Amino acid sequence: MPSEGVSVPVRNVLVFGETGVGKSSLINLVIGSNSAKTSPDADPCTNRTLPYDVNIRGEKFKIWDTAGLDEGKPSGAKRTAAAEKTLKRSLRNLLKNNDLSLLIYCVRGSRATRALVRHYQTICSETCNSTVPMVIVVTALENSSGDMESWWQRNGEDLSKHGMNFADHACITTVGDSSCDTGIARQRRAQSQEIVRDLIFRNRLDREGSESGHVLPAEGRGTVRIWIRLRLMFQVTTRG
Ligand SMILES: Nc1nc2c(ncn2[C@@H]2O[C@H](COP(=O)(O)OP(=O)(O)OP(=O)(O)O)[C@@H](O)[C@H]2O)c(=O)[nH]1
Ligand SMILES: [Mg+2]
Repeated sequence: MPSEGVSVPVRNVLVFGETGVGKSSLINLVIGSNSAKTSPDADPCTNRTLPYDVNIRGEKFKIWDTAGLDEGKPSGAKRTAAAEKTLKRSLRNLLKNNDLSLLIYCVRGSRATRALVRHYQTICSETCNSTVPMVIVVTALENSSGDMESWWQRNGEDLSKHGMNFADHACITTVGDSSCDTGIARQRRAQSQEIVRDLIFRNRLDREGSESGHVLPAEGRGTVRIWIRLRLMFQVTTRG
């Protein structure tokens, strides 16, 4: 426990992904309330970058909700460009101040890989000079056969083949808290809350040098940057 007068660091976590995949629902799950606005409509719900405070295992986190990226529909091109611009601006601000601890790529279990790659690359192009880890959270697995984690066994390798590599992953559902939900959905939701909180805690970039999370020694950072650049170059050359 920090002594009185010592400021406790707040770790920023930015959630990004396509419109409607469940980013705001994911944040509500993590913070344990319905503070972030969600919507079942096809139209985008969140259109600004907004912070939500949460304590995980005694540490303070600020989880940033962001405007959804597009699904590649030409009709929404203008809105898409605005959402991407807003997201990039928020990301740059956090990176500029060395203030970002974790990136969460939120995807829906059923979505196509092509859009996933595009959004992944959008963010990688902004973060290639940084050491911030990126993890993936897969939502809407409340009815998946087997346990939720089996989604990763079926699809994790495919993501990697498409050039998307993550420091860690979580397979979850954010639904299951209404009275008409089945016991299994409620159980999976409760399990999901623990899974995501653990994921955030385990993968937070720790600039203070505490025991857990991704602690990067000063001399290691250059190597990581070079590795990320090489990874990006490889992706760009294999895209066409
Ligand atoms: N079945 C199911 N539905 C979900 C899940 N997570 C979110 N949803 C639903 O998907 C819809 C969109 O969820 P949001 O959390 O608003 O999605 P978002 O990514 O924040 O959307 P934008 O703000 O528009 O980008 C809502 O109706 C949610 O209830 C999930 O795990 N399972
Ligand atoms: Mg939202």
